[in-house]
Amino acid sequence: MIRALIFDVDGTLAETEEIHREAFNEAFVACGVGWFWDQALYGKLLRTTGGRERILAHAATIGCEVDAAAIHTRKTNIYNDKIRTGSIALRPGVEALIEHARRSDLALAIATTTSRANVTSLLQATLGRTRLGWFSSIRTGEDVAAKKPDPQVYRLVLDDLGLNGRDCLAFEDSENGLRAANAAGIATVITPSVYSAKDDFTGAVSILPDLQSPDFWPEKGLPALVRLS
Ligand code: XBP
Ligand code: MG
Repeated sequence: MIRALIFDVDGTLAETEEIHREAFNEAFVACGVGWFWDQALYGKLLRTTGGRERILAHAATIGCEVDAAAIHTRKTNIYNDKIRTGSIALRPGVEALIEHARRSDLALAIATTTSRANVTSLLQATLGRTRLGWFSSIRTGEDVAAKKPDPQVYRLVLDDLGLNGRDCLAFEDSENGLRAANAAGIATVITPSVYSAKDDFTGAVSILPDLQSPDFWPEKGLPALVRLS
């Protein structure tokens, strides 16, 4: 019996990676780093989860030393400004599923690699402050020593909820996210995002274009998935 829905953030709740990429590039300019990450390069760099780790991985690849923490702090500020002042939307079906979960007494939680500030501003900009309070557990990359595909962030959420993995359903867009959720024993629905379409989703209970898919729509699909898992 599923008692909680756990959502990844970037790529799953919203298509945010292009905003992250723009924020990285603006931070590189602001910090005097002569880098530019185009979409093709960023697609490869996303294999490394966590923005600071991504900067360090790129620096190691090109043999260059940078203050990754300072650049990442700048990038987080730029990203948050963009989310607060822009017009970011949730992916199709996400808001309706969250409303459905609330009506059905399913707990709601977040398990993400990004930072708490980024999650808060995204949820406030899309769902609003009141519905932000519907999430009983929000765990981020700042809470863990090892980011996805390590399952730590999911295990923290399970501890917060007082539930086992088999009581929950996770929603992810990427292979790294799927590996993390599965390693914590959580059945996972995949909605691939613009950057993760070619990932390996072996082990997912379902792969759907979005949560508005007829196969998933709560009245029909959620009970079927709950029985499945
Ligand atoms: C996706 C990520 C993040 C973002 C950038 O996280 O890997 O690193 O690309 O965010 P999610 P930060 O688990 O939500 O899909 O720069 O804050 O790390
Ligand atoms: Mg993601």
